[in-house]
Amino acid sequence: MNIYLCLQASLLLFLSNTLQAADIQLNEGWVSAPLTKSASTVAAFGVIANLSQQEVSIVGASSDYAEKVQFHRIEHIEGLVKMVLVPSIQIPSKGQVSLTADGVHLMLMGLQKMPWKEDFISIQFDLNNGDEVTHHYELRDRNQTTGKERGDH
Ligand SMILES: [Cu+2]
Repeated sequence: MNIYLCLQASLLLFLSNTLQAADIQLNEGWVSAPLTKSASTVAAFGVIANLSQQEVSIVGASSDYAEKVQFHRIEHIEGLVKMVLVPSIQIPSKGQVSLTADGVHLMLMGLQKMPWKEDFISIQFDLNNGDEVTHHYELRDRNQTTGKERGDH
């Protein structure tokens, strides 16, 4: 078997094994700039699309650079802005969920040596069907974010 055929065969195998995970895609994800260099928490935003025929829930997340990654939702209650912990993020079939500064977003807590000089970090997600998917979030530490996108809570 020549190398091309061999690559093709292993690619097919790869695709069939990870069909579900490949159906959950990130469209432009980024980690907001920290307020200070010593910030221990930052928020991450983006749009996660579900290309599959079934609703999928993200039930957990992790990163090499944070002690934990949580899902938060901003709620406006009697004029106060509150952060509410969300157990999972549901994405409808053929739909998408936006992670935004005034809605549901990711929170990287207990940052550990965030590589701010790099362009991207990966965040792993656990899906309710048992699959895992890894997405790459751009690190925006170069005054690219506006004030309202900063996550300082
Ligand atoms: Cu938050």
